[in-house]
Formats: sequence, structure tokens, C-alpha cells
Amino acid sequence: GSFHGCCVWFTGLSGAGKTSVSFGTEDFLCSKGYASYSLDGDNIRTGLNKDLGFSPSEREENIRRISEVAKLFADAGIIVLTSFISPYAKDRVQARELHEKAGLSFFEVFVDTPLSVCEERDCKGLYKKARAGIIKGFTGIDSKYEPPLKPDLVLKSAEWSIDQCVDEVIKMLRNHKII
Ligand code: GGZ
Repeated sequence: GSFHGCCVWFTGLSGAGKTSVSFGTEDFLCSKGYASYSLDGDNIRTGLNKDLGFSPSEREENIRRISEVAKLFADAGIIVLTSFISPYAKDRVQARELHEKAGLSFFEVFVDTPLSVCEERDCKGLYKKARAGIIKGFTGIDSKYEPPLKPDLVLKSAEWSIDQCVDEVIKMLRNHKII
């Protein structure tokens, strides 16, 4: 069918559910015949960005490179889904501008899960280590997260199931005639 490549940019704390929603969305889109691909830490921080850590300037460079890669995917006609904390508002603004200057739609999706819930989940035990001071500069503990002021979509992943969150993303893409 005819559709437009675009970028769905998930942002939120570690453990918020960005990757789960991204993968669920990718599965749904691919099952309907839409080209879709998720970028996340597992395929970016282990490869292209393996030289980068978590200092503010390294996070900025992480997001800058991911923005460039996402733009190329979107330009190739793919619905690219990115799931990175992307803690700084100005870096997300730049990601949007990069896409919009190229005539590509960009949707900022705030996976709005309270820190207390992310910390409770602590899927990888990282919050515990951050609280103990073993990991320094952990987002939400001793490194800042700037929530989006005007996101295109807010997902309350603590209150909704992953499938409900995926449905909201799909609805947004339909409303914007992407699919
Ligand atoms: C935040 C960290 C840190 C620090 C390692 N701060 O739950 P995860 O494990 O899989 O998600 C986190 C991931 C964050 O990488 P991003 O590339 O998304 O971050 S950013 O957008 O800020 O560049 C977490 C793990 O890496 N992790 N150390 N100090 N998250």
C-alpha cells in the first residue's frame, strides 16, 4: 500500500516500558504489511554507539546519532520507532527538526511512568545499584529527565497494558494518515 515513512520517538525513564511498546507496535505494523523497525539500546548502544557512555555530552551525542539514523530509515519509507530515554528536551527538539526539515513526520511519545513504578519494577536491578551509589548519574536518581511539555501522545504505562499503549500509537498513526 502507499504510506509514509515517519519517526515515532518514545521517551521516558529506564523501565518505563518504551521498548515493550515499541516492539508491540512494530509487530502489529509488520503483521499488517507496513515496514517498521525499532531502534533501541540493544541494537544501537552495542554497535554504532558503543563508544558512548552516560555523561550529559555522551547522551547528547547518542541521541544526535540516533536521530540521524532514524531519519534515514524514515526517508526510506519505514515507520521507525526509537526507544531511548532521551532525557534532554533540546535534543528531542533537534530530532524533530531534523525529520521535519526532510519533510518527514515526527511523533514524540511520552511513556509517562512514575519513577516509583519504574523503581519498583527494576527489571535489571539498575535502580538498586543507582540508589546504592554503585552506578553514578542514573536518570531519575542523580541525572535529570526533562519531561516533554507538548508530546504528541502520552502513554500511562503504569495504568494501561502494553496492548492498550500499542493501540494508542496505532490510533495516532491512523489519525495522521500514516497508515
Ligand atoms: C540511565 C542507564 C544508565 C544511566 C545504564 N542512566 O533499563 P535500560 O538500562 O535498558 O535502559 C537504560 C539504558 C539507557 O540508555 P539510552 O541510550 O536510552 O539513554 S540516553 O537516551 O539517556 O542516552 C538502562 C541503561 O541504559 N543505563 N546506565 N546512568 N540509564
